[in-house]
Amino acid sequence: MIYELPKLKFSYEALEPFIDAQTMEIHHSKHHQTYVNKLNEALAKHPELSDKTLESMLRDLTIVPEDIRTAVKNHGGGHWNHSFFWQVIGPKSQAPSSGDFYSAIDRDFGSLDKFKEQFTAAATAQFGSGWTWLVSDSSGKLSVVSLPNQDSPLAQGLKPLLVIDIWEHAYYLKYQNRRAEYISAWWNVVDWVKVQENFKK
Ligand code: MN3
Repeated sequence: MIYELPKLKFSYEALEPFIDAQTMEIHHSKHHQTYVNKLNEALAKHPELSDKTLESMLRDLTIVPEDIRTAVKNHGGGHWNHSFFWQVIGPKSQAPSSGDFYSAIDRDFGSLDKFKEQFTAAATAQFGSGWTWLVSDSSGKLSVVSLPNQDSPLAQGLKPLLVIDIWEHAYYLKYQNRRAEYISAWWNVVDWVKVQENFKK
């Protein structure tokens, strides 16, 4: 199995002015491509893994031979996380005001605004590189979790619904050290239709 960089469903310019075209191009064509390349390099050492999906390996890294386990965690996680991230952002979308997802947010956070506050606070406060996720557990309860580096929520048995990349490479060209400004702008590019699809899966 050779992994490939997925095509974006929008152009690099499509998220302006919230996320600039140059950041998108470097993030997708350089950063994400590097994760793909290094994942492929690692897996080339173990052709016997070719029948395993990336998801199954990230769910249970003990099925990955020890000599490439860290590489699969970091670069496989990087490939999976970015592929997911590109799916949950887009040029225009309206936040839900009814429906099952909306009800679950209301039940578990109090309101959509309270969810956004909690998610924003977690993303802003996260130390160093990582991702902040909206996830659903096996009972369907929604929560916000911050994970470092390229760690995967799949490893904790969680189902991801939404994520923000808070590595500096996701925002530094436009926002420099102003992570809070990036997060606030990013809410404008959340693809709520996709988030609700993830919820229903
Ligand atoms: Mn990134």
